[in-house]
Amino acid sequence: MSLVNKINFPIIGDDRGSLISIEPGFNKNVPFEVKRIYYIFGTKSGVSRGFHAHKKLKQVAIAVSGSCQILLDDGIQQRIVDLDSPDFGLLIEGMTWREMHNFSEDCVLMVLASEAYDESDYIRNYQDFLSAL
Ligand code: T46
Repeated sequence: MSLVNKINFPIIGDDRGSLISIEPGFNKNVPFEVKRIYYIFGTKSGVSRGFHAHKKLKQVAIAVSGSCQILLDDGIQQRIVDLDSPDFGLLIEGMTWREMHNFSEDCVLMVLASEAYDESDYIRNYQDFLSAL
C-alpha cells in the first residue's frame, strides 16, 4: 500500500448546502470498523502535534473545518499532505510516523479510529519507530 491514501467523500448537495455521509466497513468509504472518533480543535498558532506512530491503529483524518498539514513517514519516504476540505480523508495505516503542522485557527481535525484509545499502541520516539520497522 502506498504511503498516501486519499479518500474522497461524495458531497450530497442541494440548494440548502452540503452533506457528507461516512459509511465505515468493507467496500465502504472508510475501510475499517470505526470504534472511536475524536477531534482536535482550538490548536494554538505555531503548535504542531503528533510526532508518533501507531503499531496497529488505522485512522482516517478529515479537516471538517479549516486546514492543516500532515507529514507521513514510513521510515523510507516522507510526504506532506494538505488537509483542507471536508470531502477529503487521509487514511493513515499502522507503522506510519505522523506529524500535524500548520493548523489554521478554525481547523477542526476529525479522526476516525479502528480501535479504542490504547497508549501501548503508540511509538512516541522516532528511533524506536525505525527500529520497529
Ligand atoms: C494520532 C493523531 C492524528 C485520549 O485520552 N483519548 C484519545 O482518544 C486520544 C486521541 C488522546 N487521548 C489523550 C492522550 C493524551 O494525554 O489526549 C492527550 C493528547 O493526545 P496526543 O498527544 O496523542 O494527541 P496528538 O494530537 O499528538 O495525536 C492524536 C492521536 O493521539 C493520535 O492517535 O494519530 O492525533
